[in-house]
Amino acid sequence: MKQPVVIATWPFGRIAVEAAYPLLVQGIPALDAALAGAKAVEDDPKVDSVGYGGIANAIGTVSLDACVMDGRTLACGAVAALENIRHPAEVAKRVMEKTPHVLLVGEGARWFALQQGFPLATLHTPESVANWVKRQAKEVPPAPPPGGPQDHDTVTVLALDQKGHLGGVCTTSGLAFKMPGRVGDSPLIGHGLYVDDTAGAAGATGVGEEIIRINGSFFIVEQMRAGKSPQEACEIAVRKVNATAVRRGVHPASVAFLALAPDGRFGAACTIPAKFQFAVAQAGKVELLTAKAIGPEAP
Ligand code: SD4
Repeated sequence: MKQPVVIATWPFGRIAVEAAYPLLVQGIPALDAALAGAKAVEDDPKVDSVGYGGIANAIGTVSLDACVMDGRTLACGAVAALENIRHPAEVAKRVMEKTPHVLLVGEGARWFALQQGFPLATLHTPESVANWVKRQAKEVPPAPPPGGPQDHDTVTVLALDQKGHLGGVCTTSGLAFKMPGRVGDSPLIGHGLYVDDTAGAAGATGVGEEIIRINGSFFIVEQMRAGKSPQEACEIAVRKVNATAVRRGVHPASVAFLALAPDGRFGAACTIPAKFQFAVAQAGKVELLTAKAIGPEAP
C-alpha cells in the first residue's frame, strides 16, 4: 500500500488538500479525492478565482474552465467557458464518464451540465460584483494586459492514492477581465494538467497563454518519464517559459508548475513574478511550501 500524497496550487490549495487527504487515507481513488478537494475550493466564495465568487471577464460574466484526468487509464474530460454552473470540475468528470468526447465548451457545456442535473446558479457574490465594478472603473478602457498578481489563480490538485494511482483536477475562473470566449490552459489536457501513472502528474497555474505555448504539463510529465525528478522537470519547464519570453522580447509572465511522481516525490517551480506557494498533505500533516523561483538566464 502506498502512502497517499496530495498537492494543490496556492495558499488556498490548503482547502483542497485538507478535503482530499482524509479521503485518500480512507482508500478513495486519487481522482475522486482530488475532485473533492477542487470542489471545496470552487464552493468557497472567499477564493475569488475559482468557481463561485470567481473573477469576472471583460463583460462581467464569470466563465469557468476545468479539467480532470485519471492516471490509470488516461481517461480525461474538460469544460471551457462554462457559465452559471457551480461545479465545473465535476461537469468535466461527467464529460469523461458519459460522453465520447474530451472537451465541451460554452453553451454546449452548459446544456450538458443541465442535462446531467446540475442546477443553474449565479456565480457572482455581492463581493465579486463590487470588486469587478471597482476594478473596471480603474482599469478600463483599455484594461492593462491581464496577468498581474491579483488577476489570476487556479486550483490544480494532484493526488496519489493508496493503490499507487494518480489523479488530477484543474479548475478556475481564468484571468480577470479576459475577453469573452478566451480559453486558458486550465481546461486543456496537456497544458493545465496531465496525469499518467507510468510517468507522473503535472499541473500549472498562471498566465495560460504562456503555459499553452510550451505544452506545460505534458512537457513536465514527459521529462519525468525521461528520468527527471518532479522538481527538475518543473524547473526545466519554467526555464522554457522564461526562454520563450526572452525570444519574444517580453518579460517572463507569472507562471508556476507543480508535479507529483508515482513514488510520491513532488516538486514545484515558478517564474519570479509568480511568487508561488502550494499546499501539501502527506504523512498526516498539511504544509504550505514556497516554490523555487527562476529568472531568465542572461543571454
Ligand atoms: C488561465 N491559468 O486562465 C489560468 C489562470 C491562472 O493563476 O491559473 N492563474 O490562464
